Amino acid sequence: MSVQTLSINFINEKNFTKQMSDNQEYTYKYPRASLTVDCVIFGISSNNAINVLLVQRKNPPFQDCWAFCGGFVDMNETTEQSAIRELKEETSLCNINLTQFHCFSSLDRDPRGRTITIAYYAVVDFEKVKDKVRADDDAKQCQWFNINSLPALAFDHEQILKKAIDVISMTRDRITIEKGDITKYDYDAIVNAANCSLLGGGGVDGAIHRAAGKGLYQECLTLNGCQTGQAKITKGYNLPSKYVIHTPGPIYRNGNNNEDELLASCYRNCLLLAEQNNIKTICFPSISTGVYHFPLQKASLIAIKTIKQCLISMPTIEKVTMVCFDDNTLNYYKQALNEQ
Ligand code: AR6
Repeated sequence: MSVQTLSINFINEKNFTKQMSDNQEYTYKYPRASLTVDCVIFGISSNNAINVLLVQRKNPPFQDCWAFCGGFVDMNETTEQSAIRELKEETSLCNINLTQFHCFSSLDRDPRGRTITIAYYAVVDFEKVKDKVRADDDAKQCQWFNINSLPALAFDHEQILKKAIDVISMTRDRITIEKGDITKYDYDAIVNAANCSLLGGGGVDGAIHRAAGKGLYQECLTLNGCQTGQAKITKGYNLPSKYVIHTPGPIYRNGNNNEDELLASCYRNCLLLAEQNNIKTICFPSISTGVYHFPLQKASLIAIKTIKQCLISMPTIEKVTMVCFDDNTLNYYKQALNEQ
């Protein structure tokens, strides 16, 4: 079907009224949405920290708020060209490989009126670009923020960020939540919710040591323990998994003792060790939510958020599974996977 026929069908079908002016231009009486682009730029540091590039808006709406760099698409450019132009104008970054990942079209997403945005992302080497950014055009400032200390974002940019993380980390393919006994998993590595002595205990720690046998205990004796939030790796011995990664989670007191960050660092450090040891499949128990009394809902949100963020910069890790021992735990982690 020719392009011409297609467009005529479309016009008839929608019952659009068409007027042809003298200079052969079509005009429609129906209002149309505006189109914008947004650029989510992740800068990955050599220590795997994730930084996000934001601009402070010079003009209303959301004046002085932080947002992704972006703007209206001009009539003479594609959305790709527009994204490249906006990135250059507002942050001075060029030669960045942008990938289109989603279209955001909530009716109320922009107080100026109906505006649809096409979002792009890029993952760049932070050390190479960190000093190259400079605000210009309608950006008051332009700055890198660690992903864990972002300011409030303008428009629906929180949602755009979440979607970008999901798309880049390929959450749907790489993170699963299952009910089961972690000692039965024949993944490359299982994680042990250990204590700082690394010499065994109750809960999942006890189950792992029992299933792995004496060899594990003997190797653990050589490790000199491990600090809360850190991680150490051993072989799996009689377990189906090749490795065990041991991490002591925080004991939850009142939430004012850095418990959240320590729990996040457990997941981060286990995944870093996994990556360094060429581990492709890894499963976690629900760290700290047993004997250490970390509130389950909060722990599940921290775990999923941290895993998703880590996967952005760890393409070699193919599969991460949260192995939940009971239905209650399972439900919280499933909910967290949907929400985070
Ligand atoms: N597979 C998967 N999950 C399990 C298993 C299993 N086989 N067994 C228990 N769980 P906890 P924590 C779940 O208490 O809170 C130890 O004594 C359990 O239902 O094992 O980090 C250590 O030596 C819960 O959901 O770990 C430390 O001293 C989750 O695993 C201390 O406990 C974690 O519960 C660590 O406490």
